[in-house]
Amino acid sequence: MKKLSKFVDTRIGFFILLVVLFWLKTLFAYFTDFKLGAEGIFQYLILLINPVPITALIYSIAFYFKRARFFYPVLMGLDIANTLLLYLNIIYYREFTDFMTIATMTGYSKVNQGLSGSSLALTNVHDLFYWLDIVIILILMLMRKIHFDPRAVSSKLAFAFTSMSLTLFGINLAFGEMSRPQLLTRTFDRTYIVKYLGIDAFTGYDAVKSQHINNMRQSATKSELLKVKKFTDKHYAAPNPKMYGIAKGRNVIVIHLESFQQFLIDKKVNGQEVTPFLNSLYHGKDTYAFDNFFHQVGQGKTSDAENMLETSTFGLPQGSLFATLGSDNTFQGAPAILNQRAGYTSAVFHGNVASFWNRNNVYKNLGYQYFFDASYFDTSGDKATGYGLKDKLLFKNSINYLQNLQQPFYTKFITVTNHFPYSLDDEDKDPNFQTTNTGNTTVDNYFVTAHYLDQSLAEFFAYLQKTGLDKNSVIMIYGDHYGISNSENKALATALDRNPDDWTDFDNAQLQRVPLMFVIPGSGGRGGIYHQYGGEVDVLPTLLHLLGISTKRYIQFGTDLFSNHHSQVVAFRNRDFVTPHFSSISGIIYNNKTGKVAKLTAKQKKRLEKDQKLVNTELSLSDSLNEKNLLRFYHPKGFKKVNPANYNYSNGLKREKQIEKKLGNKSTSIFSKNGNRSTVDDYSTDAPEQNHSSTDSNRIKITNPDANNK
Ligand code: GP9
Ligand code: MN
Repeated sequence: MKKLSKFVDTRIGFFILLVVLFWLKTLFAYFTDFKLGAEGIFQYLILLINPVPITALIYSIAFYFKRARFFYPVLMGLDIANTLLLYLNIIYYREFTDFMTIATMTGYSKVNQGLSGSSLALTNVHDLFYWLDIVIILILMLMRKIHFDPRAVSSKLAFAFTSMSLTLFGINLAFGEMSRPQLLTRTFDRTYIVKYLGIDAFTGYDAVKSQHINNMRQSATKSELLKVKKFTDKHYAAPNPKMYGIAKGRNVIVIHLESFQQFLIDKKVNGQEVTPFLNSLYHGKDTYAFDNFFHQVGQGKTSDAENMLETSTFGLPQGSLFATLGSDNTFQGAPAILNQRAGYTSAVFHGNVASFWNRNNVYKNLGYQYFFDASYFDTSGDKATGYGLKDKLLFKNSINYLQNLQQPFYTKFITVTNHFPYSLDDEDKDPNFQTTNTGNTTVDNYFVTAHYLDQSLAEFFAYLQKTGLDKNSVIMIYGDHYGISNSENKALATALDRNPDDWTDFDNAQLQRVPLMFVIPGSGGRGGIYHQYGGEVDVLPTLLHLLGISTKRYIQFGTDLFSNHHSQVVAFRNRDFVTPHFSSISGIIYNNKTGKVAKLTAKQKKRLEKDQKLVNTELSLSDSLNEKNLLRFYHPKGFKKVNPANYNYSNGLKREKQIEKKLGNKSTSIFSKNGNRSTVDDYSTDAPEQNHSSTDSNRIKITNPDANNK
């Protein structure tokens, strides 16, 4: 004891004491207040060590203060500030299941996400633990039980501490990158950065990033907006009168098929269809489907797809637009347009945690009125896989919330089960479905989860038909991006009856096709499979035109797929592109018919150069629009800027019911229209987990996405 107190009486001893205490407090927070979802020894190891280097680095600043009357206050000040940061994050996390960004702290972001009075009610008895050490140390100092050491630490030693902490931090970062490649460039969930690098590093990283964004945004001017507008005005394609308004006034039900590629459609393995239900829709007389429709996502994967579909602007060249800019970006997207132009109520149903891809903030800026995330569903036991609630349960358990929404509604269901690594519990596997035997488990499992997703859709559609909801809805179905990455396409080749040795970059590009279908039941049986080339940015104008809503006034990079003036040059995020005749991949032009490098005529060459220029222009203008937040300067007719402070995603059902009550017999919800009777019993599912009253811990791991899922 004596030895210890002697040690603490030295400056280095006191420094080490504070570092160790802060380390313990952080670990306590990691394991009680936060859910960081560490998995496996390696991740736990990183979690255990990550508070040390950065804390030591920060606290080592005190060593540069030679006089005791500066050293001690500076060190204690740093410790108190650091504890405060940790503690504010804890309280914030209890309310938002997320970490505080610089924007939320400084209130720069208009998102009403700062700590409110109610957050202070979120304090907990064990919170004392976070402050107790500081109180005790201060008392001991006052009682002169801890003595100030007059001997300053030499500058050399101080520097040694700083550089050693920095080196350790570098090792920490390298471990993080090993476990989660592109940790800092992709930034899909703040939780990941905290898990690997700790809160201080996350805050520092966020500060640098937001500074960069702020600079860019502050210097932006209206003339830059005009440049973008000039382009989109010229690029605009007028609607096809034959299609315009054919779904006017209908509900919109968007179904996001996770990682679902077009090759699954009509695909048979071992003589059985992988997705018999989707195939029947695809060929249905009321379905308008596309077979040359490509995803255009970058590193933001799902969130990039969502951004393109909701706003008709591209994702960013790096990282996810949702995660990096989404918290305070100005959007003029589908939920707000539909609400303001045609009185639509909007909602998202998704069985993962709300913070993933920063959805909890972005959806408010998009104007989504409801967000039914994992917290609205029972995800315990075997009801969820890695990314959340299993699809059959998502659809089934959403009805309880869907039926109280006012119609017309714009709703989006984001599925998750068909996500890498495509693992599915045996109880969910169809015993009659025999998958491939390629020797590559990703490929073999992919067909199994796609088959499961197909079954879940069949169940959902049965409900739509039973309740008659299908007749006044347009159901838009799309695949967000590839499921099998390029590195595994050779293994897939055999399943596609292709020779893996002949597989080329051209083939990889062709596999980026994903489904897009508009199912409009009872619309006259004029559906069909359309062959025009298009991509995810084209969806919003197409959908709006089907609903009879003009788009000329908006800044949108895509064009209506049904329009006679639709542009068929499909840009990928890396500036590659495909057209109906050629594919430009890494600067090499392939002939789509032969799959071989094209021999071009001078005219074709010129045409393709023009196409490339178009691709470059639209991508860079879209980037400038979003990075500089230029839409804040743009006020299209009848569009009221979305104020995120007006949105709050708690108590969704209660809010729906209040509106129903207020509207009385004017209420248009499914529930009201059904004579105030629930339609939940109209839904039937064969999901085995339904009635499992499992007490297992939550299986959503918000972690460990794939290593190959680049
Ligand atoms: C998670 C889900 C998956 O909520 O949307 O996102 P992804 O990994 O496909 O980008
Ligand atoms: Mn996805």
